[in-house]
Amino acid sequence: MSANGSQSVVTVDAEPYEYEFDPAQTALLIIDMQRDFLEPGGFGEMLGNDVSQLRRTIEPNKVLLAAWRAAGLQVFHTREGHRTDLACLPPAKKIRGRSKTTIGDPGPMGRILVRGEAGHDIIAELYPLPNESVIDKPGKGAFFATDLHAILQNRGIKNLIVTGVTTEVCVNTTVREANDRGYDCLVPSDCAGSYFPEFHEMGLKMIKAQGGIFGWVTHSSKILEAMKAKSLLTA
Ligand code: TIU
Repeated sequence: MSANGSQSVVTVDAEPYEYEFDPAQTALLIIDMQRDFLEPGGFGEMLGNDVSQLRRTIEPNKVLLAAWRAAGLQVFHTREGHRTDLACLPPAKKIRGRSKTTIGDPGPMGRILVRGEAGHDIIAELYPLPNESVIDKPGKGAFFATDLHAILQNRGIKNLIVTGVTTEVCVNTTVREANDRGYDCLVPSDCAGSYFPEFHEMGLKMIKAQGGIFGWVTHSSKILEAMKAKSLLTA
């Protein structure tokens, strides 16, 4: 029996203290594991970023996603990008960075961060199944200008395991947005990544500081361990 009195509750060893979730009310939310951010030759690398810092998250995400699917739990994926007519692209976002090549321009894998283009799609290793909702978001946070909150409410979701890239940008923004909407968020550190290791570290510290001001942080092995302890996973 857990602290909240339910037998179905899973308890994960986490920081700043244990994280409890009811699997039926908990979704895995994978943020922006898109080709343009992760693949060599993509937009991220074109901007001079070290994609290996993000690619180390692929394997742990694969394992966690497989476990989540095997347990029959809900999965959501997000993609950062814009309509083909760029109507949802704020002019400020278009020109930010003073780069020669910006969002909407032809890039190494199609038009950069435009929906339907190859680079905008999710990497093959974590490709969504037909029953898994994909949320197309124009901003950094997954709740801004999307139907994510409504979908999560319709599905009875109260807890989110948030993974993906990048830790300090889209993962952090989404966790903050989710927290303000009443969701308890847990971030497995090995399943999130940043082009900048120091931002990854600080991004996680910001989430779990002050008694878990935005949420909890753990390692994916702790989530798997806790699921096995509740017989949600057999292997
Ligand atoms: N998904 C996400 O984090 N979008 C970004 O633009 N991240 C950067 O770190 N640039």
